[in-house]
Parts: sequence; C-alpha cells; structure tokens
Amino acid sequence: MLNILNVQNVQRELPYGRSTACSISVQRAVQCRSFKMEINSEQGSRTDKPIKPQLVATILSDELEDDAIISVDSGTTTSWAARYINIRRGMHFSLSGTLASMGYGLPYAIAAQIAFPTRRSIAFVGDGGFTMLMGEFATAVQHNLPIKVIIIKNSVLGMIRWEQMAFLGNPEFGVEFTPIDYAKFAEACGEKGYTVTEPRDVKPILNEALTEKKPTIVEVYVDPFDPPMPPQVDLEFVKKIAESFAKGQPYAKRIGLTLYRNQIHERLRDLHHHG
Ligand SMILES: Cc1ncc(C[n+]2csc(CCOP(=O)(O)OP(=O)(O)O)c2C)c(N)n1
Ligand SMILES: [Mg+2]
Repeated sequence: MLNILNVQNVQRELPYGRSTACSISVQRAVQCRSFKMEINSEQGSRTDKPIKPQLVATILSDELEDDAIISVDSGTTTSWAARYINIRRGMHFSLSGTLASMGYGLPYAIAAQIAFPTRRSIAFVGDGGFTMLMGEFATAVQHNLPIKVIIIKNSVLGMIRWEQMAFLGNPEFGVEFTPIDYAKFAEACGEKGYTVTEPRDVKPILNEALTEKKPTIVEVYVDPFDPPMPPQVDLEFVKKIAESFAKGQPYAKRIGLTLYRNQIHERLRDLHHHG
C-alpha cells in the first residue's frame, strides 16, 4: 500500500516513461493513468498557499512541448512528476529507477540537452537533490545549454520525512536544512534565476522562464507538509502516522491539518462530480 513512496514503483506508473532500469506493463500503465487523471483534476489545480507542489507539476505539464525531455530526481518530486506531468508519446522521462539515487536530475538534463540540442530539456528536482550537484549548473552555463531547472523548494528531505513517519512510525529526525537562494545562485553562475512564492505566479513565471534561451533556474517555494499519499490509504499507513504523532512528531498539527484539508478538497471534488 505504501508503494507510492517507493521510487521503483513510482516509475511503473508512467505511461510512456523511459527509465534507466525498468519497463512497464500496459495494464498497469492504464490503471495508473486513470489514477493520474483522477487526482490530477483536484490537487493539481489547488491554488491555496503555500504553493502545492502538485500545482507546479501540472502547470509545467501544460507548458511542455510534445517532444520535451524531463529528468527528475529521487524524492517526493518523483511522485509529483509521475502523477502530474502528462508524459505524452514523443517525450522522454528519465529517473534513476534502480538505485533511486539523488542528484542526477541536473546532469541527466545536461546530457539530454547535449544529445538533443533542439529539444526542451527540463530538470524537475528537489532542493536536497539539486544541492548535491548544483555546481553542474555552471557546466550548463559554460556550454550554453538552455536547460531549465525547476526546483521544488521545501527546505527538507521530504521523502525521508514521510518514510520516517509512514514506514517507521517515528517522529522525523534530521531532515530539515538551511534554504539556499537558488535564483541568486543562478545569477552567481552568470545566468537567470526566478523565485516563485505565490500560486498565481507559477504559470506566468514558468512561461517566461521557458522562453529563455539560456540555462535557467526556477525555484518554487512549496508546502513542505503535503504528503505523497499512496493511491489507497490502508490501516497500516494510518497506524504508523498516528504512532509517529504519539511519539512526538514536531509538525503533527500542521501535517494533520494538511491531511484533513486534502481529504475535504477531494470529498468536495467528488460531490461536484456527482452533483
Ligand atoms: C545519494 C542519495 N542519498 C540519499 C538518498 C535517500 N533519499 C531519497 S529521497 C531523499 C530526500 C530528497 O530530498 P529532496 O531532493 O529535497 O526532495 P523532496 O523529497 O523534498 O521532494 C533522500 C535523502 C538517495 N536516494 N540518494
Ligand atoms: Mg526537498
């Protein structure tokens, strides 16, 4: 049930995805595609603040050309990309399927841009993953590779927060880190960087960034408490989260409220659908 938290299973959801290590069954892809479509319509259009990472992936998906190349990192960003970016025939989608290593989104995007100079090459990455190899952005600048790096900025190793809670039933430990100004970092490397903090700015800024002919970074401040939920929540999941709360999860209230609000939004969506 917690499969969705596992990167190797996330990649099996991709209808036309190409991963380094795994191919998908058509039946599974169709099932997951309808799951994608279902949740896409609700959480991907949420405009409340802080920005929902799902909104960023949805808007990016709408902006992408049909032959775009998307490289994603390991983290909750893998889930957002797998669920909310509509991978169409002709696109390429890459992630580290077997090792689920962090940090490769950026170098993959650089390699893809060198291999396919006329196609759009995007890195959709977490802030933790990006920080591991951020120096490579200077490589993109040096070679004038017009990659776009979309950083989902939550100032936390988000996936690990959820694993510690939902797998182990423990309070989170050691997952937060000091934020870096990635827009300024892009400028320090000699190129342009954008910072997005308002939901209404996601679309226009992504749109503007995508018109840049140079390496560009867009950092988007997102809700650090939005969980990459499994397709179906079972009792074990709820039990582990409750255990983690009982043992002193420091953000229990914020997380509980987010889970509750998400449920309300989805129920309202159901009502509208059946009304
Ligand atoms: C090299 C490496 N170190 C550690 C991990 C374990 N790990 C998987 S996801 C993750 C956190 C990713 O954080 P971030 O890039 O900020 O993305 P988020 O989950 O916050 O969206 C970690 C530490 C890994 N997969 N690879
Ligand atoms: Mg993060």
